[in-house]
Amino acid sequence: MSDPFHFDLIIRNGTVVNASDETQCDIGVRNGVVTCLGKNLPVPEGCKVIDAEGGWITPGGVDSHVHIGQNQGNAQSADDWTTGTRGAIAGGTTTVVAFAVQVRGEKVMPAVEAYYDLADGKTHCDYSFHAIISDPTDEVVDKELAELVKFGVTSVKVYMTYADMALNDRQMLDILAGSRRHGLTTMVHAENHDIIEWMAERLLKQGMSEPMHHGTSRPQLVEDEATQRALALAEVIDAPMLLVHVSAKEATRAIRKAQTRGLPIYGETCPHYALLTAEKMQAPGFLGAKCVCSPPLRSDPSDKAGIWEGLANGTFTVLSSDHAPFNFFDETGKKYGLIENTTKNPAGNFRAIPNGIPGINTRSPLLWSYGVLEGRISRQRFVELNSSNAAKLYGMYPKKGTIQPGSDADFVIWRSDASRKSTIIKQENMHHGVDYTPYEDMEVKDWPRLVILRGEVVYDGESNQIMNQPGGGEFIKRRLSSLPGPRGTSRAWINDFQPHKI
Ligand code: DUC
Ligand code: ZN
Ligand code: ZN
Repeated sequence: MSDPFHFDLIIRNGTVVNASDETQCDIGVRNGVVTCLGKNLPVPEGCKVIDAEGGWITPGGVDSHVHIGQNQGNAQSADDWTTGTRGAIAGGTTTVVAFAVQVRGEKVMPAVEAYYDLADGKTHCDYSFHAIISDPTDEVVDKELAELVKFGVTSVKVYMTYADMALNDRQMLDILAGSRRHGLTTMVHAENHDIIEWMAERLLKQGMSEPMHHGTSRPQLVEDEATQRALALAEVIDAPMLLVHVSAKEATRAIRKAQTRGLPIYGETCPHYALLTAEKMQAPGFLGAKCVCSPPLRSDPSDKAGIWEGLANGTFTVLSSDHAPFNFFDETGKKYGLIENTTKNPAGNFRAIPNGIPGINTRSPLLWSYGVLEGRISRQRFVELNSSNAAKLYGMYPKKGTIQPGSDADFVIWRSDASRKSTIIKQENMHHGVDYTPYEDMEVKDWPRLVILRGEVVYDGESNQIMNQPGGGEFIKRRLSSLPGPRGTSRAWINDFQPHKI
């Protein structure tokens, strides 16, 4: 029998924080996997020992919504798989789930394989994909969803806006029904496409073309209406659904209401909706383009409060970065708002600005600092939002998202309350490839001291050094969600229609 104490790594002198509880104990690791939690573990010859110095040890972060190597029209992603995942580990994220886009008229699986080829052998952390479905043909719904599951891609994202991707309600029902049948989770970008288009055209005609009017064209009710509609569509099918990047309080409350009714509805928000406001888009000249994202940042302080309420009370299942990196200072990214400027306004044309803001490098430290260290959420809730719920929802638990025997040895070591060090966020210290951070000059009360991926130190926060090479990350073949799915056959349906029979 193999020796259960044959560790090659022991982490000592820390408190292990899981979603359920926290314990002062050592962590024994062998071959990149946790094999034992216990006090005073024996140190075999040749075993490496890391002193956590009394700090908190949380599971490696799982950022389940990032855009890497994904261009938007002519605009080019400023992160490839090496720079994007370098940013991830430098912020305590050891697993990312990015997107592979089905172009209309094309098949899904070849798109996933093409994105896989971009990432394979180039990443600093572990990774997987969601498939974006822009053309839900019968072939896609009946066959390709099953192929995705076989490949280990067990979630799809659909859009209710963006001309080249938006699905109508009937197509949404098709995808929800197919996903239910094959066991996938459907992620939904909920904004009302026609209201946005109608308003944007009129704003431009009136000369209101500056970056801030991106926000004017997408008021909250655009998100509220689409969220309510998506919830209704999911209820018809009794299908699990995650509303992505929720930006404001009304949509948060609609999700809460559906959850209270027992529907398998999940919610995601992002640090920018919890911490930034629409003022960022009002920066002089074209500077506001840095913070053009969809849904837009909101101006009413009660929205930020509503987002924090949802983070604390369990409405939000995950906090993701929605990292969508487009350079500001060269011609490849945000400047398309100036290049494709049909309005002749020196502050550009908001419609031509690629949507998205960077966040992969800062997500966990912001949540740890503004959430835990400022007393808004518990450490357990941090672990749920930062790691474990994403791992469960996307079929990676307990390999990822927890520190227990059998799980991957992915850890973030934070400093103890007595020794923590505040940091001012500066672009020059970021490891992502994009040329700015929307959090420039914001203070965080701590930063990961050490980040460990499958037993290997991959980031040293004291020196801000990346310690592994591209190719250190592995593709994760995901299983189905382990969070509650369709409610089964015993419930009362909306009428005689029984979705499990389709
Ligand atoms: N919104 C999206 O839906 N995707 C990328 C970035 C953004 O702002
Ligand atoms: Zn989206
Ligand atoms: Zn996104």
